[in-house]
Amino acid sequence: MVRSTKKTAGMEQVFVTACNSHCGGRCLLKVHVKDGVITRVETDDEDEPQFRACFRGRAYRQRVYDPNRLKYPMKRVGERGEGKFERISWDEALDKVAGELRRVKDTYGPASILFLQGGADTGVLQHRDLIERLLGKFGGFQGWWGTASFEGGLFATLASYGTYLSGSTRDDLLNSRLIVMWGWDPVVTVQECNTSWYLTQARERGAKVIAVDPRYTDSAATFADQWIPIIPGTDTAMLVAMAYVMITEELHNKVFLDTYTVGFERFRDYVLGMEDGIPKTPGWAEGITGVPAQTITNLARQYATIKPAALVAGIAPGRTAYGEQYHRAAIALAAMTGNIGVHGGWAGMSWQPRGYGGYPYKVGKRLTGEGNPLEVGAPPRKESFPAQGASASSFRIHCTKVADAILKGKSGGYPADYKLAYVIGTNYVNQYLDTNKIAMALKKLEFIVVQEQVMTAMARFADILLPTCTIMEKNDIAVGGGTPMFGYMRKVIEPLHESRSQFEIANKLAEKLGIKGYNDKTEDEWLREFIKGSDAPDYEEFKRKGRYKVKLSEPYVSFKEQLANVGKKPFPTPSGRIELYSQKLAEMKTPNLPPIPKYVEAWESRRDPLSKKYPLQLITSHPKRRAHTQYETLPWLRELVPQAVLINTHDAQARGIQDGDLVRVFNDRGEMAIKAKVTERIMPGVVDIPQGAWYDPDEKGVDRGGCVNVLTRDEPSPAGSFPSNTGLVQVQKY
Ligand SMILES: Nc1nc2c(c(=O)[nH]1)N[C@H]1C(S)=C(S)[C@@H](COP(=O)(O)OP(=O)(O)OC[C@H]3O[C@@H](n4cnc5c(=O)[nH]c(N)nc54)[C@H](O)[C@@H]3O)O[C@H]1N2
Ligand SMILES: Nc1nc2c(c(=O)[nH]1)N[C@H]1C(S)=C(S)[C@@H](COP(=O)(O)OP(=O)(O)OC[C@H]3O[C@@H](n4cnc5c(=O)[nH]c(N)nc54)[C@H](O)[C@@H]3O)O[C@H]1N2
Ligand SMILES: [Mo]
Repeated sequence: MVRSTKKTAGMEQVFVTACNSHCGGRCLLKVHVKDGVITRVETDDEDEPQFRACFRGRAYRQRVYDPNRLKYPMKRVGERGEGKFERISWDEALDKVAGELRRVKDTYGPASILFLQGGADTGVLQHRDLIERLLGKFGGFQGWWGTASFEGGLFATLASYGTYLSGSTRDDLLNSRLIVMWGWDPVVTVQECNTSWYLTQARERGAKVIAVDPRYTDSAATFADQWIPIIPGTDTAMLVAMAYVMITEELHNKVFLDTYTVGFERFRDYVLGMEDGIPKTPGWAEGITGVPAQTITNLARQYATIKPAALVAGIAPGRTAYGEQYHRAAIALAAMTGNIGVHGGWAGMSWQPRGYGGYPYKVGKRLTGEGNPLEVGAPPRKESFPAQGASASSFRIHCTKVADAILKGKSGGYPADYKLAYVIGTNYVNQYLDTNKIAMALKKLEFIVVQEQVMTAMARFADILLPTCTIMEKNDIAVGGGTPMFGYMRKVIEPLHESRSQFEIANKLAEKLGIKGYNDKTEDEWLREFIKGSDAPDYEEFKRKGRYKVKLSEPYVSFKEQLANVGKKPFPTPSGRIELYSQKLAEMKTPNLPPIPKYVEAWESRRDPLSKKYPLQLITSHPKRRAHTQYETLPWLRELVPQAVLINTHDAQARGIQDGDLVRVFNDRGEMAIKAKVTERIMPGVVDIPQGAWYDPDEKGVDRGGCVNVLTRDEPSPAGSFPSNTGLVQVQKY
């Protein structure tokens, strides 16, 4: 804790902390504080590997002092969603929340309580789990399953490897001779601190880099030797055709396949057309993907012969209808080329779930939930694997289905009729599919409490607003993941206005609800305990330095042990091998969820009859100037990257659209008014609206804020992929 005392008055002090934003990077911030006010934010300029923050992190001061910050608890006075509030005290706010939780539980049962949660800027202590723990001990709640980020990737990883941990630390990219950035733009999305730094060095060491993406991304511009534009949602077809080339040219690694996999023959039969009479040739794929057959052939040859090679399967192509097939196919190719369990290879997704313990260094105990009593005894969902744990529970609803569940309740087959939502760390209405439908559904609830930092689109729907503070105003710890480290997130200033930390809010609310055994430790005791059980040596020293870099003897690569101990260390699948054919998937008998990876044509694809009315495919990339909806209001960042719809020059000309024009983007679900960015950096037939701009409908319901989810459809893929990159729209000049 840092207070301006007589001794420090007028002096500038510099504190090291960790940015822990919803991009995934845990970069270092040096925060200058004078008289209790942040004056400047710098980043790492010390020993390599540095943990350099991007411009978002370095603009954090504007976020702390954002005029949109929630200053004190408030209650709604206008219509729900209108955004009219009145100041109340913390006591009144928490009494109201506790009272409503009790009323709804007693009147309708605990299942009527929806728990809507997101990643936000959380650390090991100050996070959503605190409220999950509270609601669990209170009697239960309705939770969801399906991570918006990469549910299809998780599913494919579990089906193929039997574990969801298939990642490598970022430094292992230095061992790759070829890096395929497949729907991956880490210059913008970071995900793990230092990704760009390792890619830079990999280039310097001579690695070839190829980007497969409908957009010519910043990463492609910076690193790639070749850009291969591809029609969104068709990646599986291209991967399958690459398998065709490898098989017919005998480039695949038969020893690897024989030793470590099952089901290759089944996949081969499909690829060669033995199963359905359609050989999946590069020519076949060209018709689907828009990628010339020769380009597909060349990439297949390179991926099969340049060793080792990392096909980094970005998670955005997985956020499509049937996106799980893309991840399954990418894993099949990694196996066919023997790039699993070896340095410089890559086994799966671009981003591994941080799930503490996912990398080979120890982390300590956290204050977390202890389960939801309402899930006890509920059988697992049919389309799930045991390793998914609680999120496999059939009691849960899919994250895209909350609005539908509120509107239909039990009569729609959902577990309950929903009455109350506790919203923490998510801008749900803005970030989940079909925003207009969500906004309509939220109006039906009896009570909504939102715990937030700023007046977001979601906050406007609250009945009670609980203001929570930023990372600068509380203590916490960040865990690195693919760049192994621990960062102390130091409280550098007192909480602004009447905002409180998540930890404080949860403790107070537990007290109001009379929950016994909620928590018996202070903030510092929890953080100390966490470090005690981890690889970081000493808490006091860690706190002082602000950062501990975990030194691994070599870059970490998943499944190295399986390769080194042939037959003795099985993969944790039913067969003990990598399952290119999964018996478990076969037994699920779910339509469009085949036991081998297969190309399944998406709904709202280019070939859908709906494309006559809405001829452009919409993708929704992750924004450079924001982490989702966060940082949106910061003047510096707004100036840097205006929110716009990216449209190809050819498509713009055909519509009489010039760069900077205000255009209408619409489909049957919604409409927005947004500026056009006319560019060759997106392929024809595709438009991109970066997700996360704030929902701001006018009186006609036309969104003026650029919130792309007014256009997306709330239908999950069979394995739970969040299909935010599948959808058709039209663009017109006003
Ligand atoms: N169309 C489309 N939609 C998408 C995506 C897409 O690609 N396309 N991506 C999806 C993905 S991958 C994700 S992960 C989701 C993200 O969706 P969200 O998790 O809803 O996104 P954020 O904007 O990060 O929302 C976090 C909110 O928490 C607040 N916050 C920050 N710190 C704290 C804190 O300490 N406590 C509390 N209580 N609140 C805090 C922030 O102000 C912010 O409003 O969006 C999904 N939505
Ligand atoms: N700056 C910033 N960084 C972030 C976030 C953020 O909001 N802002 N969010 C964080 C979170 S929670 C997540 S989950 C990750 C998301 O990380 P990603 O999913 O990797 O990010 P995206 O920008 O959605 O997509 C990456 C690339 O995929 C391309 N793409 C889209 N659809 C397709 C397709 O069908 N096929 C192919 N081949 N390419 C396609 C896009 O053009 C884009 O260049 O990023 C994290 N990092
Ligand atoms: Mo995400």
